[in-house]
Amino acid sequence: MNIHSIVRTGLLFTAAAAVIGGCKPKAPGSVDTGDAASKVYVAPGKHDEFYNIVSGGFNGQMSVVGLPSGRVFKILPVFSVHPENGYGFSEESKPMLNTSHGFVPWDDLHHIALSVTNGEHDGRWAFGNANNTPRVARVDLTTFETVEILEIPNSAGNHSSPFVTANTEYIVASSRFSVPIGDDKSRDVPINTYKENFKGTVSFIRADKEGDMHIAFQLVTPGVNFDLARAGKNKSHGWFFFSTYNTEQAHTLLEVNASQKDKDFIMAVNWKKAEEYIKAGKGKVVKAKYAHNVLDHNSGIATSTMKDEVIQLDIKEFPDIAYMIPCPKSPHGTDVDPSGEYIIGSGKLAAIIPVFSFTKMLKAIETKDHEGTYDGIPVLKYESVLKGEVTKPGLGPLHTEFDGRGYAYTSMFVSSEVVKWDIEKLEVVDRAPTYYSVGHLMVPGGPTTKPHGKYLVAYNKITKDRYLPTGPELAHSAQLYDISGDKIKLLLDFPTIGEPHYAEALPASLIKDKQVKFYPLEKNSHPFATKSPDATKIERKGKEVHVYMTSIRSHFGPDNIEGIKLGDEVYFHVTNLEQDWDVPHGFAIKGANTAETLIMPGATKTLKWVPDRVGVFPFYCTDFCSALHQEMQGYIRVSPAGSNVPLTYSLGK
Ligand code: RUQ
Ligand code: CUA
Repeated sequence: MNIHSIVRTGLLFTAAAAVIGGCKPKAPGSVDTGDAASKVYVAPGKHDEFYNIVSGGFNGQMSVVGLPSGRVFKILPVFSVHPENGYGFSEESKPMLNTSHGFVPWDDLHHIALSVTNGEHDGRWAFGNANNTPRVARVDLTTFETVEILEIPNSAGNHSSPFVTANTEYIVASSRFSVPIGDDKSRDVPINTYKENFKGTVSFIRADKEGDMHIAFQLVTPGVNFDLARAGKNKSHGWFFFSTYNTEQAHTLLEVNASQKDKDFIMAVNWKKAEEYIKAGKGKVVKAKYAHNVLDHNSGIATSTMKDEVIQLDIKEFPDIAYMIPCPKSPHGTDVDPSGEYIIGSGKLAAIIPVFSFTKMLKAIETKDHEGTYDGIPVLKYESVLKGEVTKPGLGPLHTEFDGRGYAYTSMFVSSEVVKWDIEKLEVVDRAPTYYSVGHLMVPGGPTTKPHGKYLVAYNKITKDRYLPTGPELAHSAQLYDISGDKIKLLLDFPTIGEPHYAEALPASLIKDKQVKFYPLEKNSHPFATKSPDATKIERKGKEVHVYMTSIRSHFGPDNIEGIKLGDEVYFHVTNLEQDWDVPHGFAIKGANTAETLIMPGATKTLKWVPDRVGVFPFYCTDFCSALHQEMQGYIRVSPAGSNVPLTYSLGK
């Protein structure tokens, strides 16, 4: 059986175990439970040590999880609408999901990148990628809100994204699927002209200022699939490394056709050089339509602006920007160790892990130690760049993280295990089974220059028998390991929200005291804000009715409204007057073709309602806010079109 069919059968772990015998995990539950339980126990009222920001995969969200407890604190909507708090439903938040394709209410979020300064977590932002309709989002870690989304033009399948440079100068996003780019004419080509017409792109997004993500430049590359990437750090700061597959340039049955070559490439990019060319005016300005969406902190209103051009550099025309490093068998992850010297390729069909040396790479570039070119890009000699190979690591290496103590941890999808190895000696020193088929893994601070070490979380692709079964659709699963000692120890299983891909964790102490508790009313600049109970009013503008409403424990003002007519569009602009932590009010009305809206203290949110029949309709608060929460309600009367019921509103009459 060749390795390719092992990978396929590997999808069912039991089949793979039969093939590779020795790698079969021990029976589930083989944990020293007493010790493990105390290590993950966070006593009631006590706090976790780490915030873990976890991608939600096909649910399009991030989740916020405490470590070591595995407790979920929040589902943080990013690329998918979230009826629970009205994200994507309130008038204020809809523009956040605008794209050049219009309103897109869903996406597939795979990777988290936390902002860094000097290569270390700085606790400012979390970034995430939309895989399907290419976008990158920024989340503010003081409000845990999505505050900015930038669409990526000329990209398809924004998988190799987002990855940050050591001072968050750039967020980098490259396209998984190459596609024809350019104007209508150059895009309308037969699929079987892939080799001539399809291109990859790598976008360098300036991301160091909130509200100002923009594509500084876009590299046009040969038509390959970009899978993942990492920025250089310390000595390799200024470089970026991208794993590629389908360098065969197949356009059909990639399962077979993109696995032909013995080696694909890690593409090394000298982004400081690219920056110089851009500064020197060498970039080409091309037309491109893409959205940039920003949330204003004081008004709470998102705005969407359509951009119309992007600056490109074709890497073929600039011979000192990019180099190809041969890497065995369709590499998935490419990871850079904390020193910045070693670049680890994870050929998902390979039986070894190649470790490349940055110093040797520079030397090979300098001495033109090439083995040829690929589509005009120099290909360096494998042996000249290689530090060495980790032999017999297991099967199906995908991703590598670091503990800052000289060890690397690689996830092995096919043999379902995490493998610990010595970065200098390239020797496997320990391994631990995962249940089952681990994809990403995460060490807090693992991709930074100063990993926080201590724990490792495996994000598994198959859950099978780990939890009480829930029909055909099962929760995905994460597993927490203690890596503080010589041996990797399994501590805890916990189910996840959506399908987790990458996650990053940072020490709670970095951000917990910076949390915004409420929005100061005096700073609320929403044009429909109502800042005191006596300022409530209703304005009719033709068929549009604007209700300036307030909410405070435990009533809405006004709570009786008459004079609405069929054919009207009613906008409830609800300001939460509370100035205290943890007192949101919700607003919902019968028959609304939208979600509720949940309003944080000091904020204003708008729910649009188009009544479809005559009658009296109740509205109410959805969040249990006080002992009299059940009393927090009101009525609105809808009369036939053309009726002469005057527009009136009241509270307490
Ligand atoms: S991926 S299981 Cu979408 Cu990051 Cu590697
Ligand atoms: Cu306000 Cu319940």
